[in-house]
This record gives sequence, C-alpha cells and structure tokens, in this order.
Amino acid sequence: MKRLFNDHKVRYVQSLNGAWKFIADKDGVGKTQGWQNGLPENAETVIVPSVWNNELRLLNFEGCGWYEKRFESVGGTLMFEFESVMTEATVYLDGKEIGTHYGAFTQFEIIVNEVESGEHTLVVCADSTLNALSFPQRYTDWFNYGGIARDVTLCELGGISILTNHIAYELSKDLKSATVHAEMELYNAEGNETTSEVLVSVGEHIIYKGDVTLGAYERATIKSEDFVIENVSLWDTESPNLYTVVARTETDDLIDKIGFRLVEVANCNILLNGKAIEFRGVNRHDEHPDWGFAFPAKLMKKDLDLICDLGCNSIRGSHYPNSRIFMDMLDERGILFWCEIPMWGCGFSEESFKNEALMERGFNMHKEMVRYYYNHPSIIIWGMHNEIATYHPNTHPISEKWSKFLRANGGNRLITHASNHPLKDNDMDFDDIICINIYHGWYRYGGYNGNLADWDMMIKQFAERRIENGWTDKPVIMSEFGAAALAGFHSHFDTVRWSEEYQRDLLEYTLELFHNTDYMRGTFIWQFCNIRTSPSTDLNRVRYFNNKGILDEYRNPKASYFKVKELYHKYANENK
Ligand code: ADA
Repeated sequence: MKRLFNDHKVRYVQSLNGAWKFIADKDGVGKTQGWQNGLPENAETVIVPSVWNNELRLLNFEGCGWYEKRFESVGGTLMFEFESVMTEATVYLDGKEIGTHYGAFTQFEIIVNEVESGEHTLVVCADSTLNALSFPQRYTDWFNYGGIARDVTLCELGGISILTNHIAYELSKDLKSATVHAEMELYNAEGNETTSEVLVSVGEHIIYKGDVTLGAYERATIKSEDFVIENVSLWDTESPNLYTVVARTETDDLIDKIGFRLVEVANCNILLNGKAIEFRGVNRHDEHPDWGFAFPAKLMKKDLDLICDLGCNSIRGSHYPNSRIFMDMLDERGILFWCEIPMWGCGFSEESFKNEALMERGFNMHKEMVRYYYNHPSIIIWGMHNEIATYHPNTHPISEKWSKFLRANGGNRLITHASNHPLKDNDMDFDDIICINIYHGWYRYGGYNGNLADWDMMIKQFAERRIENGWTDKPVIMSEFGAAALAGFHSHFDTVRWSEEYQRDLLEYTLELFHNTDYMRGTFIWQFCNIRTSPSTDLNRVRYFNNKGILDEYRNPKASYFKVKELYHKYANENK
C-alpha cells in the first residue's frame, strides 16, 4: 500500500509485496555462486516489505541480503518501483543486471524494455554496509537496518507513460487565485515514435491538454502553460483542503493530491497563508523495534493520533524522507513536515566534504527527495543536513549549492539545516529559518556546564550573534533539545538524571523558555519515542536505545508526555 489513495486507474500495476525468497550473504559469495539468477534451495521465505534485523539470527547483520521474487507478466516495457531498499540496491531480471540505486529512503524505478511474456525472476541484492561513501556514515545514532523496507510495485507500461507530474503554482497576493502549471516527465514505452494526447486536471479544472510525440523509448520533460484557478480553497493546519490531480495519456495515468498554501518568513515570523505560526513539534524516526524502518501504515496512524493528542502541529522527519503514505496522512490531517536527507553530521569528518563522490551522493539524494515529494503540501521545510561541521569552511560550498538547488527546484518551502554549534556556524546565511540543536541540561559543551542555567547564556549569546550577522528577520527554531529517561525509573529528587521526572522537568523548563524567547518561533522536541541505536558505534546508548523519547519505543507514555501535552495545548490556544 504505497499511497492512501489509488494513484493509477488506467495503468496496470501489480504489487510485488508479499512472500520473497531470502538469504543473508554472510560470506559475500552471492555473486560468484550465481544468486543473481535465482536463490539456492536453502533460501527462506520472508515477507516484503521488511528489514532483516528483526530476525533473531540477524539482529546485527550488516552486509548483502539477497531477495528473489517470481512473477508473471504480459511482458513489453516493465517498470519496477522500489520505495526503499536499504541502502544500495542491485537489481537483476532473469539473471541480467537491470539497475542499481544508492540511498535507503527515496524511491527509484527501473525500466526494462522488450521483456518476453511469461514467468520471470526478479532478484535484488540489498547491501546495508556503511562505509566512507555511505549516507549516513558509520558513526550514527540510529540502527542501520537492511532490507527491502517499503513497497515494490511492477508497472506494465505502454505508449506514452507518465513518470512524475509536479504541479507548481503561485498564489495571488490576496491568496484567492492560483496560477498553476504542470511539469511532467514522460516516457515512450514503445520501440517506435508515438504520439498521444496528454491531459492534466486539478480538481475540476483541465489545466493542460495537448499532443506529445516522443521517439522510441525516449524520456522528456514537458511543461504546460500557466492556467489560473480562481477561488482556491487553501490548505492549512485547520482546513487541509486537497485537490486531486489527474494526469492522463491515451494509455497511462498518474493520480496525486496537492494543496494550495503559501509559506514565507517575514520580520522573524513564519507565515502560513499570511498567518504567523509557531511550531509545536516533535522529532520522529519512522522506526519501531519490531518493524525497523519497514513501518506499517497502521502504526503510522497510531503515531499520528498520539502526535495530535500531544497538540503538535508539526513533525521533523529526522533524519530522512519518510514514506509517501505517511506524507499522504500528513497532507490529509494538516500536519506540517520537515523533510531532510540522512546526512547525520557527527559521522562526517571535516575532510569528507571535499570528497566529490560522497557529496554527489548527497546532492543526488536532494534531487530524489524533490522529485518524489514535490507535491505534498505538508512538507514546508527542506532540511539540507543535520549537525555537520558548519563551523568549518569545507561545508560552505555544499550548503551553498544545495540551498540554491532546493530554492530553485523545491517549490514553495523554507530551507534550513540543523546546527549544533549556533555560535560559530558559518552557513546560516543560506537558511530561511535558523534551527538549533542543543542539549543543555543533558550534555556538556565547551564553555557550558551541562546545567539548565546554560540556556540563558546561550539565548543571550545567540541574540547578539543574530544582530551582528543581520539575521534578525530570520525566525529561530529549537530543532532538538531534551533528555533521556528510562521508562519506569522514578526519583523524588528532581536532579536525578535518567528519571522520568528529570526529563519532564527539563522539557517543561525549556519549552516555556523557548516559547517566551522573543526571536524563537517553535520547538521540535527530541524525540517522539525511543529508538533503537547501533551497538557498533561508540555512542554507548543505554540498552542500545536512544532513550530521549517522551514515549518508550512501544509508544507507552513517560511522565513528560503529559507535561508536553499540557504545554502544547496551552500554546495552541494562545495562538488562536
Ligand atoms: C543529535 C542528533 C540526533 C540524536 C541526538 C541525541 O542532536 O541530531 O539524531 O543523536 O543528538 O540524542 O544526542
């Protein structure tokens, strides 16, 4: 179930989810043993989507997992859509390599022409290895799961087919009308020149109708003329009005949803459709100990019910793009989302930013993020990276290039990066909003003692820095802060770390402080729930979990949950 609605009514699609053959290639022999042609008899049956690190024997296995699926098709031009393979995928059809892809959290598709009708064998080698060229790098604070973590779909294409359809728009000053155009990536799935009528509608409006001719197996991007839609119903957190977008050719279709909204910053405010908003957010990993990153839609709904119960209006998708169906749920509920790539800073050395192959991978991840997520109205922030060494000159060209790309191609969104050294960060000029990750009261930093009182000093120091740098129009967000608590551990003394009371009191103190700081416009608590981390890094997380969740990993509330709920509801009422 890739989307919350049918994204095709014409195209023939076959879900390849379900039973696959699987073998963990612990000795790295798969290729030489010819597993690309089909897996050996001793392969077991697993259910896809899934990750293998929930299997008892494979809890800590990092490396190649081989998957095999047999399917039948009428043949012709086939497109295989993978929503998430962790992390490097090599795909074979009937023993022949048909494509590779790097990056765990964005969709990719592989098109194969002139496939014969009948039964076929699809083999995927999923390599979860972290190394010098990986995103994230080896040192990271989440568990490096391996597997085919999201849906696999087979599409039988014919004639002119639609790969993507971005609807770009500009709202009039009074926000009453929208000037829209479509930008479509089309593909001719035939071995000869083909012409087709192409039609795009937004709600009841046909915004484009024209003929397109493409050569054999040609790919092209076409952009429609501007079309004005009057009296648009805006999308916002109270009334998340959505419009259905249908793109049609004579043989194919692609259905999506959009919402019209304007997000801007002015005078240190974040404006949604002209109205100032304050983020009441949580950082959330799309992770559960029993499912890993193959997070079931049913649990997404439960997480969102909890997040709404808390009084949140926003989520930071730390630290990677979440699944399309989760974005659909946010679009429907009017929850704002911050979408970023898995560039988890501390793991990246200062020299790594000079590594062109590595940085190209990151850039490509941004391109893919924009390609697949462009239409979702809930995404109002693109995050370039998290806690990288932005105090060092090596990151400057990266932030410059990526922010330019996102600004030019990413639709109406705010650009940012999360900084854990706000007083010496050199890349904040590229941001629309300044985002700070600091854990006073939990970690010790140079010049600070690790006490709650450190906050006052930091807030004063940053107030001066924003004036010195001319950033006074840029709103500041606390994008991470918090403390760990072991669920069920209580103390009479409010100074006892790891207790539920310490976490609750720290969050109460910090939320109130940030809410009352004149230049701050919101908070993303670290974090929604505990997450599994890796035993192989030297983070030494207790139980190998990051325990800073305000819920435990099974979504049971800690004491802080109720405090956050009280405060976020209070702030929501003040903002009405
Ligand atoms: C960082 C990081 C998070 C998490 C957090 C923590 O700010 O961005 O992913 O690791 O620290 O818990 O220390």
